[in-house]
Amino acid sequence: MSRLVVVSNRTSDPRKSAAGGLAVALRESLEQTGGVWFGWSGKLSDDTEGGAADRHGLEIHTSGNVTLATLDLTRDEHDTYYVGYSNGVLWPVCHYRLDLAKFDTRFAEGYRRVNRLFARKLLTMLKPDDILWVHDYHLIPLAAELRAAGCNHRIGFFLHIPMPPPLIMAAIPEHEWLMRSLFAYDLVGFQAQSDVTHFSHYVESEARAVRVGPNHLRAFNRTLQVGAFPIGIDVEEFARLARAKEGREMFARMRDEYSRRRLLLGVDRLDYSKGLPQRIHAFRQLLERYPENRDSATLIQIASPSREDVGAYDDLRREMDSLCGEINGDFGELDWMPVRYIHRNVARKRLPGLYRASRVALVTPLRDGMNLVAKEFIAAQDPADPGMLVLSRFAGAAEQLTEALLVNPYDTQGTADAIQRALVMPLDERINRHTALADRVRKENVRWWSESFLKALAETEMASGKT
Ligand code: ADQ
Repeated sequence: MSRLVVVSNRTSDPRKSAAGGLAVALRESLEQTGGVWFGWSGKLSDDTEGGAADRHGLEIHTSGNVTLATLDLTRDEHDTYYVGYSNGVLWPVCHYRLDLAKFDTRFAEGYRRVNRLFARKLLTMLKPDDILWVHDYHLIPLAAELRAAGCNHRIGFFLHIPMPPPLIMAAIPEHEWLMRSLFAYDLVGFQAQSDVTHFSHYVESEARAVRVGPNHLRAFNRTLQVGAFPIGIDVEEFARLARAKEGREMFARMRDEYSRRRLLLGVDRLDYSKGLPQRIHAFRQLLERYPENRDSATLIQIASPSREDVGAYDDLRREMDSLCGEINGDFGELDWMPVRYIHRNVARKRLPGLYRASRVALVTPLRDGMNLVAKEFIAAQDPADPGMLVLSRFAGAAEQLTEALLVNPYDTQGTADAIQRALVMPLDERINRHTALADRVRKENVRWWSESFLKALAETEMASGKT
């Protein structure tokens, strides 16, 4: 079996309990094949004079039979590649926020430089039969840099965020270079069918790509296989957390505290793609249009701090502070506050109990690659009395979770009506919808995702070779 080499902006030790979804998804394949996980260490090296090569030594750790290889970045590389281009250009554009993108050729240069650096360092570690899986928007040109240096391995790429429609992508000055770079991979995976469609339309209209098979596109003298591989969650880990002491205590505490009230829940990073201000407006509309919810419905909104070195996130923080303050000032009573807004991280082990105690989850991003909170909420419910999911049609998850109440988060009134419908939904309808949703979340879990992708990648090589 080929050794798996995973490359992503950040690595994490698959054996640690706080490792996160990607680590859990890849642990088995990494351990079975004695694999390597390569990425940025999260640390900055000294920017001062000296040979660049010296500042970029690889740090190697082993965890069981998995090798973790990381390198530091200089302050300038961090500011251009990570803050400037990845999070200041690609993130906003892929989430349709051209107004927030900061186009600057220095950022593009830094992004290319770091991808070249990753390629150069990674090459020194590769064995002839390795299979490479590259993750996310930070590393789009990595395969092109590897190929330029003579690498002939099978390389797959998975984009965790949305692929925008062609004319939005075309606003990036380097769009052609970025999209051409994707053709250096053997397989490119997206979260949803709509992403595959956007990518196909882009290469057909901008690069005269032709379809040479159901999932194959030919352009730039290369053939590329594309597909939708919706990421899932580790359902068993979630069940384990829910059964553990802290999970049970959290559930019992929330249930007691809100026994007289109905709990609505939002769990997000504080990010402008998540539709948080629109959600607060919709909740306000719920209290105005359906006054029976006053003194009764409480929204707990957890928004963990994120990317505080990017300006747009500061504005959002201020907007949320002010919207939550206003709604509490206008509707709050001595013994009831409509919104509990928490701008802090919440430990992962507390989430299942919190999800299970909630009547309704509000997952209403303006645009989202997938959104795993939606799937976690479903996995945590009591099947005999499940809570209801109100889900944005603009989250990748909406393609799979069709029995949720799907909403347009820009439509404040429509969203408020859907929240009300979720709050008063009869038990049998909740159970019917939940059974279908839970079944899909269980089947299409994170292992199913990584196995489908790796199987498709292995078959790509056998089917097409690389011409
Ligand atoms: P994110 O934008 O980070 O991820 P999401 O999928 O919702 O979005 O969350 C990832 C994980 O973070 C989940 O396990 C969730 O429980 C946790 N999380 C989120 N907010 C939290 C909070 N406030 N406190 C504690 N934990 C929190 C990107 C893409 C998504 C895609 C994922 C995976 O933007 O669209 O689903 O990658 O591919």
